[in-house]
Amino acid sequence: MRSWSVPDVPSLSDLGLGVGPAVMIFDTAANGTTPTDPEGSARLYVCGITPYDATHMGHAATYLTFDLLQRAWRDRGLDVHYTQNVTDVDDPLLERALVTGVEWSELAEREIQLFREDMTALRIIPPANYIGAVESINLVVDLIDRLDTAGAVYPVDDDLYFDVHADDAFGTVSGFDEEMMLRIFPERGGDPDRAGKKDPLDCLLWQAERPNEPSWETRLGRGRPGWHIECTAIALHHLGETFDVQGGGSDLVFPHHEMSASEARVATGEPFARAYVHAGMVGFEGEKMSKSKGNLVLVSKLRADGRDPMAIRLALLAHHYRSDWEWFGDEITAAEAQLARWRAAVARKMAPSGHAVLDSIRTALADDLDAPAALAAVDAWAADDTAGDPQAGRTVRTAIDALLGVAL
Ligand code: 5CA
Ligand code: ZN
Repeated sequence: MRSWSVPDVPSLSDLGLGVGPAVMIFDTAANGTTPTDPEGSARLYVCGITPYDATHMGHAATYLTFDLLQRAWRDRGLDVHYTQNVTDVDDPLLERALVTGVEWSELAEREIQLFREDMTALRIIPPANYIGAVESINLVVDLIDRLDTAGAVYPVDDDLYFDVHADDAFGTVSGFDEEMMLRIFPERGGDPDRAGKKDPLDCLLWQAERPNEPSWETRLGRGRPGWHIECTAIALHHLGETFDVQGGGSDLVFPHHEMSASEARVATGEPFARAYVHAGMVGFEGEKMSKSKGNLVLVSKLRADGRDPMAIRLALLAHHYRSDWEWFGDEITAAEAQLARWRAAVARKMAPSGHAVLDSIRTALADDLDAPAALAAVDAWAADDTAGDPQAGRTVRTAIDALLGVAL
């Protein structure tokens, strides 16, 4: 599937500004911070959209998190291999298509295109491999075969399920106990009560054709993939075994990332990812953002209202990626004022040395992507009218561009 355009990311080391420190990141599975500093190249998988709705600030915050990680890795001198999926066939998309009377594939194409435009406007580095579920059906079928060979697949009616007991390490991504898993599973697409399952937590791998739903002819029969196996298959194929970071919002910790990791372990005998990184949930004035509550704050709407995408980006960066936070409309006004201050500050003929700011931004990002600390360092520099280095404005502008992705 077509990705979106790559923003220009200046190389600070090419400009003689050195390289960044090793990045520390919070790994949900370890319940602590761990270095993510591979040799030479880093491999990243981030769970992409289910394209039934336009990009809201929560989605944008999640993709911005992994954009920062990539910038920090690149500044470290690493090549980044980045894969993201699109869940372009799944129940929520089909349900929305039915309600709105739009063909499911048209709805998906329309929302994917809007997502590309939003990501481009926000200067989010795109995945080199942007891969849809529909175009990955053969990969999914191959992986289900491998799981079957490992004895981890069984039928319920004409559908196929993954036996979570085939994996001794099931539960180690979320660290949830069984009671917690059973409570969350049905809220996030699971079907614990389906008759014929061996364990209520076993997850759907392959869904046989249903009337009036899309399906594909395969050696498993006509049907379509389950959700978790889609990401397992795409990540293993495009990144290989034991890649560096599996990312997404914290709503994906369980069951999605738990199941994907289990499926991969059973199929390959190796860990799925080295670290599982999760962005907090963004709400709106006290509630979870959702279409049904009518409280979605859409990136495209803010853009259409004439908001500067760089101010949207700054407003998102003001929150640490791991915190749950709520969007209040006045944040964009504050971010616009901050952007104007920064633009004026980098345009100064003389300014305090830029090297200390660059160091502060690097240190902040390497410390579990602490964007608020990076913003505070730039704010302090912008407010400081002492001293005089004629190069400082240029150095800080380039550092902000390369590391925070904000073009001034
Ligand atoms: N297609 C699946 C992942 S394979 C999916 O969760 N799609 S999604 O469209 O619902 O979400 C896309 C990404 O945005 C996911 O990483 C999800 O964790 C994240 N996300 C969804 N809602 C929020 C929110 N309110 N705040 C922060 N991130 C969110
Ligand atoms: Zn996923």
